[in-house]
Amino acid sequence: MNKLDARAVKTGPIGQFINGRYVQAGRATFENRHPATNAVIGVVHEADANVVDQAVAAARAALKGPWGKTTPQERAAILRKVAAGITARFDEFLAAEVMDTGKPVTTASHVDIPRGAANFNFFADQILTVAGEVFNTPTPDGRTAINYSVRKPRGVIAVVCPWNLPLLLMTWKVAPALACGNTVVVKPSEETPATATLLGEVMNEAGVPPGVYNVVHGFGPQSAGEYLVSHPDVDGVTFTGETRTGAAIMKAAAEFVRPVSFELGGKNAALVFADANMDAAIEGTMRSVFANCGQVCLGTERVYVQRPIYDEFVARLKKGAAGLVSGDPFAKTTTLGPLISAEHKQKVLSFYDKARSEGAEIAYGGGSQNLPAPYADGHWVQPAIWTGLPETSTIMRDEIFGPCCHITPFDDEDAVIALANDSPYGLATAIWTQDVARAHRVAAQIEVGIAWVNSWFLRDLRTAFGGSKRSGIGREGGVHGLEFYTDLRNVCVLL
Ligand code: NAD
Ligand code: 6OD
Repeated sequence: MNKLDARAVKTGPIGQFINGRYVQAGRATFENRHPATNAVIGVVHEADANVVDQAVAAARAALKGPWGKTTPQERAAILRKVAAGITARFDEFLAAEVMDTGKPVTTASHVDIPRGAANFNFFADQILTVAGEVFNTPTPDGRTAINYSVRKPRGVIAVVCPWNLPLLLMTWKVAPALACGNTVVVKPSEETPATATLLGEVMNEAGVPPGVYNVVHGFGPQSAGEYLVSHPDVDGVTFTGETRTGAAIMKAAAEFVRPVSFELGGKNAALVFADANMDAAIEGTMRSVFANCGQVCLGTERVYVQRPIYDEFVARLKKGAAGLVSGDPFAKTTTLGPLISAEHKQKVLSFYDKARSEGAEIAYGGGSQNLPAPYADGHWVQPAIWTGLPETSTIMRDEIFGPCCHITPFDDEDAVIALANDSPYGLATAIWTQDVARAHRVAAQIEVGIAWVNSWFLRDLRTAFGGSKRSGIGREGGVHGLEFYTDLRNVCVLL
């Protein structure tokens, strides 16, 4: 039996996870396909409004049960068991993630699954260090009042997730939510239902009480996603996905005045100065453009290179792109996976067509990619590197979310800062320079939530993570997520 058959046999129909149990409930089933082959690997039950209601009710009830009485120390201990449970079942999570996404096993084993476990360990530690504020307040009659803060769980949190880093991005929200004492209803992407479902078993094994972690499957509009974010008994919505989906969710959340925390799209720039370490800049830009087949929100789609090194940079990035290897996601030699779906492939290829019609010079690739069986029907595209387009072109304005970038030469620092900032998005940037003063000066002026200097996707989970402009609302990570995951109250005691 090959790996694909083994996976198909093991999963069976994927159901909802409600109140600590798997429930084959919902409106109908939809197919789950492996992006590398387009083969059906299972079916998934789509939650209807009634099923979403059950999940939210379970989450609401769990707030009043033993979970509501846990101390941060007890929750931290449970979260560490969840992390250990993911690590103990590493290979199962790995196979599930690779089958759902088609991403190379080397990526999933170094990034997705370890970070899934690390998120729980990190927030287990973090919740134990949360401090409050205290003020001594003199009163007009000569006495003193003490004001101090109390943080309470916000309640039932809806966690709506994308498909590009399914376990990583879902646990990045679920771990702080649970650490703060909330309960969650997770809506994974319809493209990647498996790891969120598998995590239910780990939650049970770790002693997470029933109803604390729930999962409902389905699509966005008029399906599980919309039913969840519109549900009146949800107290907050944390979402990662496209900016326009964020706008729809914000409208739904507005109805009952619920807070939102959004990590949205990007059109990120890399700035490569002539004094950069060329080897490091090429290595970092190869990752920021092509990792996960370009399906990383923090990825670079606009590369600006200072003129003295422009030709060399383009030539070396082309050479790097030509060295990417597509094929069996489970092979350690594969470095470029497929796109997530036929629909997304169509979208990316339409941008490839647009680049041609807008007059781009094609430095490398830029077409579909045909692989032999069993990958012939997978969602493969070539990498693409373009030059020569104006800043006003669609390719320079819109998020593509594929393995592609445009490279533009620049002459001076102020001009490239203006170019980088000329975007409605403001998620991340990568600055490549060996001039320390320039690094700080430029980083401070780029309008993004995250600026990397001589690195990319180097994460410290204590730092604020999120997007500026249309790339997000709020910050998570470290103490910053406390603003969303807790309700901050003040107690005033007149002595
Ligand atoms: P998407 O917005 O299409 O879908 C995300 C999730 O929202 C899915 O679970 C989907 O079913 C659900 N959804 C869709 N419409 C909905 C609605 N009306 N109500 C409720 N739920 C709804 O995004 P995607 O295609 O899965 O992911 C790719 C996008 O995510 C890219 O734009 C990328 O930049 C962004 N992203 C951002 C970050 C970040 O940290 N800023 C991280 C990862 C991905
Ligand atoms: O590293 C993280 O915490 C994070 N949220 C990464 C997002 C990647 C986007 O595709």
